[in-house]
Amino acid sequence: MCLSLLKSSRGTKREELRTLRMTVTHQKTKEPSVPEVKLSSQQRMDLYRYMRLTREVDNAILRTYKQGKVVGGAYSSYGNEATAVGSAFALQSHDYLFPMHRDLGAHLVKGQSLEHIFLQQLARGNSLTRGRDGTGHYADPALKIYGNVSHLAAMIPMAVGVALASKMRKENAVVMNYIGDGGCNVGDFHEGLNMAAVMKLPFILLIENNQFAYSTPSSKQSAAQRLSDRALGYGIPGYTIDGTDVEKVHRYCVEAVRCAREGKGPTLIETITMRMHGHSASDDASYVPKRMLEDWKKKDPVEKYERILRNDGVLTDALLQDIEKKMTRQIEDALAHAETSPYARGEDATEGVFAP
Ligand SMILES: Cc1ncc(C[n+]2csc(CCOP(=O)(O)OP(=O)(O)O)c2C)c(N)n1
Repeated sequence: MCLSLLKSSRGTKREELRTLRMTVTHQKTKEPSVPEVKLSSQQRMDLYRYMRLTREVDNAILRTYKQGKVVGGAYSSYGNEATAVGSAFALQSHDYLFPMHRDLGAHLVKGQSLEHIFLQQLARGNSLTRGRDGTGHYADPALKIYGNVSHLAAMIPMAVGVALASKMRKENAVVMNYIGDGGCNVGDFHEGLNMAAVMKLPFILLIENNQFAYSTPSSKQSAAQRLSDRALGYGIPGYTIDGTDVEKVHRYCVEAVRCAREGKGPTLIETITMRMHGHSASDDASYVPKRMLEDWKKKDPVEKYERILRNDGVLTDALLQDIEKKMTRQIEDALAHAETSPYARGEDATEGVFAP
């Protein structure tokens, strides 16, 4: 028994090392460069505000979950903020967003209100899904936000279908879709991306590689060093970039959006980051090596960008205090509104199930 324990602990150590090594390789690989994007101080502050708001809303959701008020699970965006915000920031209002469960930041950039976010988390009758579907699964057609389809990767062919419809309608719109390192190993990924590539659809797929799919490390999901290398098999551009660097994510997405709008077809972008919390609030993530979390903590996307903006003189103590005060008030108001809203009524369960 001792021997088998020893063996399994050795196996775990090897796995940890492999995961750490792969992360380092990802970070060091030089990507083909894309044109610089000149961001104004205002735009940089907007990026920061969205990331910070994501973090604060995330904290509020986790607090509310611990108070037993969230109906269902709570899925944190800790570590994924720069990917979600930097990418959605490259979109226009007529573009389509198909986010996954770590993309609260993309919802916010696309214009989602805090009221709707908390109503959904608390499963109230006046939420976007009227108390139906999971906490993080809500669409808002008015903002062109669709999804989130729970069955991982099933959303990709759907989003590709929307890209096809949009192209046929000559909307000049782009579809931005997200998937995790785990979710991208499902067959739908291949079918969707292949069709988008062959038909040169205005489609962008971001793989948010945050090192774990629930408790499975990236190294046990794919033997490839870079998930973006798959792009070669579809004949489309593919990039692997630092997913903690919001301006870099934005720059590569601006290029992908440009290609999509010009009719050049899809782009695959893998962003490397770390899921800093458990899969959901009920998961203590004890399977994640402590050292990994300590290393990634130094690259926290929100704190990192705050340091950069302070260094550049864009963010000051006074501005930061103002932002924090406004956000706290906004979140408290939206949460209070949700908490005092009625739950969905059982007798309404069959209403609004089908589109008119
Ligand atoms: C086909 C399918 N299998 C399992 C699940 C349950 N599930 C939801 S999210 C998730 C982990 C996804 O990992 P990843 O794609 O890497 O995204 P992450 O949560 O790490 O951001 C699992 C197993 C699901 N929703 N769909």
